[in-house]
Amino acid sequence: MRRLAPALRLDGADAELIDLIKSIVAACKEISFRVGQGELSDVLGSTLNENVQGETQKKLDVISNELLKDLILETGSVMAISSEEEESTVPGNPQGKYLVTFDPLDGSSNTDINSLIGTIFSILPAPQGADPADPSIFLQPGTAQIAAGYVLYGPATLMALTTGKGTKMYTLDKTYGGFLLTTEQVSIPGVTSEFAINMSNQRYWQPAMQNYIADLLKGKEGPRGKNFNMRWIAAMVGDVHRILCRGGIFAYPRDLKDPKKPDKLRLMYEANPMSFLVEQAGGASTTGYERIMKIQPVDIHQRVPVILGSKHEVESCLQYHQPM
Ligand code: AFP
Repeated sequence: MRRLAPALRLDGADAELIDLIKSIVAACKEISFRVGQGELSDVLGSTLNENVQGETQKKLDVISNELLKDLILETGSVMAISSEEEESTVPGNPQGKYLVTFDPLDGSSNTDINSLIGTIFSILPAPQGADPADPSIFLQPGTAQIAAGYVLYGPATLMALTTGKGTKMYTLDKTYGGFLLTTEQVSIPGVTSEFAINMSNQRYWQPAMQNYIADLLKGKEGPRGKNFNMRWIAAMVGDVHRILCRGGIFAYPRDLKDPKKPDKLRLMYEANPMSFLVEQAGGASTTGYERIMKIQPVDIHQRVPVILGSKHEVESCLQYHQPM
């Protein structure tokens, strides 16, 4: 068994940042415990409520949101939080140095089938002197992120974390009760033959993605000259984790299934933190037309198209998005 370090290793991070990340970790350990109890802890199933995204909230969505919110605000170093599950941002300490955005439970449709789910978070600088109740303080591009990570509740509970100096992976040691550093530097292979996309939306995609996937599916006999394999977990956290472990490309492109909602993934809670982790592990992340982390957000609940993963494969996909 590899035990590289007994605790979080955050090169160059100051004490307040370390404390904040420890609070997020504490909430995630509690979520991990409850997820692990399954049916026994009365956390499965739905509530009668819809969240701001118009989705029915699962009990675990609500429990995870409350745990994260309480523990993060208790630190005193956070000016405000923004959660995928809350309509408005929640103010904290006006003197706080940080803003935190999070998706408390990504992949909630997997909760009731005992499949992969996770928590995704991002830490931004708080503009000093700003009004903590003003949601526009969150409208910063992904390049401003100080740290980002996810905790994956799978057969093992794992955390991927970046503070801008590479991406590290930690595993929760349930006997000791803490996360141990298990991968010092995650490195995504540049080349892959594995893709992740919800193929049931194929007929609604724009031509660029239609053509790209059509060429992957032609395999050895097609223009790519090799066979591709497909995986879809229905939880971005699971798909991105696989990519951090062995490479691949993940896409949730724009589609015309519901013209009122052409993009599915949220910039602040999913796309930006995952892009930061992937780029820090040597991968790439784009909408097809621009680097995700360069997008200037206009709304805290904004959605964007996402294409990320192995660098050379993302570049191949980008060629299909070039103007003719
Ligand atoms: P939920 O957290 O609301 O279940 O959504 C998960 C997600 O935003 C993302 O994690 C998945 O990649 C994607 O949705 C799955 O969407 P499909 O419904 O198209 O499989």
